[in-house]
Amino acid sequence: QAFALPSFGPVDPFQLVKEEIDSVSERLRRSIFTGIPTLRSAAQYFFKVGAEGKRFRPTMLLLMASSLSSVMPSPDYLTVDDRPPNVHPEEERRRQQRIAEITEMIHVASLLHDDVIDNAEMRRGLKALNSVFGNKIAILAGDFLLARASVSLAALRDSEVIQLLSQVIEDLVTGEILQMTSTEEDLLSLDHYVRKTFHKTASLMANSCKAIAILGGQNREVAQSAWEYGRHVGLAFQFVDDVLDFTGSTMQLGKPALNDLKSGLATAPVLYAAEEHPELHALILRRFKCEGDVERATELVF
Ligand code: GRG
Repeated sequence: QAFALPSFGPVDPFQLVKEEIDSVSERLRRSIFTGIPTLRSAAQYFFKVGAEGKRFRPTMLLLMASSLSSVMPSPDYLTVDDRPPNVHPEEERRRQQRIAEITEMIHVASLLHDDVIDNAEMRRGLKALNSVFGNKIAILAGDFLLARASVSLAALRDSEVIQLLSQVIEDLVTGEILQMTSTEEDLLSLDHYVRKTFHKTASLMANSCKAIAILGGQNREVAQSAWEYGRHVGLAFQFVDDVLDFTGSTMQLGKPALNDLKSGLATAPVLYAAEEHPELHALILRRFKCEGDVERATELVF
């Protein structure tokens, strides 16, 4: 890895499914193969060993699959009451691995497009794809990943799961538009922030968690709880990401620290500080936007 993974003490959830994640990564590399050389190099740029990022979403999804599976006994409230009778556990797990792969493909596609929009120079500790291949190839590589994700999704032949993951793509676009078109008033609003964050970050986690539960044969209630779980993890993930923008290093983040602050985004620490002290918000914005005084802005937030 180009940058450090967080430490979880004696039980590291990433290690619990490490082998399976390695095979997901290997399948991902193969499933985006194309005979068109430029497209192949671009599409595979962030799937190469060492450029894979944290693989947070596939890890979370496979851990959820394990917790719901019949292999690992579940508490009574998770017992399966409408599992299709003829689905073999190994086949069930294989289909859940496909969801982990599709989710990562959609995620990487959104990173590629996001970096074009933001004119980013770094991602995952490497040069951003757009700064190596140019914007046009970066956009097309993202489109290609979405196309391959759609083919894998269709192969699962489950219309509800297809709908869930397709909704994510719409939500990602909506989140980006909400961010781009934020007014000064929106930038002051925690509600607007949570709405945008649901679309940009949490929808992918919520809908893919629900897909894992559905493909694990779980009932409606459990599938809906899985959705809620993913939504909360997604919101929490973004809050931590926002704090790391202030406190993390380039090594940890894979991109320069204070990136969000400098690009004028209202992030969770800024909004919570402003909630306590409304007079601070405008001050913080002015400090880093107009005066570029990042250190003073950071001091005000914390
Ligand atoms: C092409 C599907 C598609 C969408 C276009 C550009 C756009 C609309 C949406 C942007 C969505 C986006 C980039 C949200 C940020 C999500 C986020 C917190 C990313 C960082 O995730 P990590 O830290 O990254 O898990 P790694 O590199 O570890 O995978």
